[in-house]
Amino acid sequence: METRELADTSIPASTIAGEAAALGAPGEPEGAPSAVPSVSVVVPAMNEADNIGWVLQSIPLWVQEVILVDGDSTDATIDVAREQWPELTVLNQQGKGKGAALRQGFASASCDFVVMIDADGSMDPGEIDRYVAPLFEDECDLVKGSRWMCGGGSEDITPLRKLGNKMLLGLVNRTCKTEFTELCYGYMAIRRSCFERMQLTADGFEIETQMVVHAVKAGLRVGEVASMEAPRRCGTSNLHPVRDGVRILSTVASGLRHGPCPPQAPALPSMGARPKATIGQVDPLEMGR
Ligand SMILES: Nc1nc2c(ncn2[C@@H]2O[C@H](COP(=O)(O)OP(=O)(O)OP(=O)(O)O)[C@@H](O)[C@H]2O)c(=O)[nH]1
Ligand SMILES: [Mg+2]
Repeated sequence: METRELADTSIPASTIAGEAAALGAPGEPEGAPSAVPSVSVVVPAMNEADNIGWVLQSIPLWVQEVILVDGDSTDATIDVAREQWPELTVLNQQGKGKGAALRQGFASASCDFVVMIDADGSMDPGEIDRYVAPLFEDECDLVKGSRWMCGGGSEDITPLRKLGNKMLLGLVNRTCKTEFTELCYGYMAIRRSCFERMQLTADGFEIETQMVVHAVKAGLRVGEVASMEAPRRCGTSNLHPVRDGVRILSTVASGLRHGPCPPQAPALPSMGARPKATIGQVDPLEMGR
C-alpha cells in the first residue's frame, strides 16, 4: 500500500474552544460572531441512564445544540440527560436501530457542524474539538475517528470485531482507493450541508460504514483523527458481531455497486492534537489495547 506522510494540519483545540466560547453557554447563541461555525452533537441512546450523565457533563460548553435520540428507553435515560443538559432536545425515535436514530438526529440538527457520539461513555466528548477542527479549517467535510492511528486505541474491541473491522476496512480501501485506518467506529463530525449528498438510508449499526462509503462516493473530503475508545461505562452492548457484520458487508457491497469512487483529494489529512501519523504503516490488528 502506498504510504503517505501526512501533514499535521491541525489548529490548536484552544482556538475552537476559545472562539466558540464567545458564543456563550448552550442555548444562548445570541451575539455570536457569524464567522464562527456552530456545533450540534447528536447522541443515540437506548437505556443508557447509567452512562448518559457522564457523557453530557463532558461535552464542552461551547457546543450550541445537543440532541438525544431516544430508542424507547425503559430506564431514566431522558431524565438523567435533561438534568445534565437542560437545553437538551429529546427526540423519540421513529424507526428502529442506531442508524435510524442518527438519521433522525441529523435531520433535526441546526448547526453548521454535526458531531455524532455514543451515549455509553466509550467515546470521550473531550475529543470533540479535535473532530471539529478540520471542518473549521475547511480541510474536510467529514472527519472520522480512528482507533488505529498513532495516538488512538481501544480498550473495548474484541478479537472478533477487530478481525471483522480489518476485513471490511481492506475491502473499502481497495475498492474506494482510500487509505483509511478505521471503518466501523461511530465517532464522527460532518459538515451539515453535506448530508444531502450522502443519501443515508441505513437503520442499524451499518450506518457508520454507509456514511464513509457514501461520503467518498459523493466526492466529499474525508479525514481521520486519532481517538481513544474506552469500554462502555455500564451495561451491555446492543451490537451482534455476526448479524451486524453481515449488514455492514451488504452496505459496503451496495454502496460500491453504483459506479467507481472518485479519487480522494491528494492529502488525506491527519488532524488533531495527536502526533503526526503515517497512514499505510498501521496494521489495525496490531494496534489498540
Ligand atoms: N436511539 C437508539 N440508540 C441506540 C440503538 N441501538 C444502540 N443505540 C445506541 O448507540 C450507541 C452504540 O451502541 P452500543 O450498544 O454501545 O454498541 P457498541 O458501541 O458497538 O457496543 P459496545 O462496544 O459493547 O459498547 C449507544 O449509545 C446505544 O445506546 C437504537 O436502536 N436506538
Ligand atoms: Mg458502545
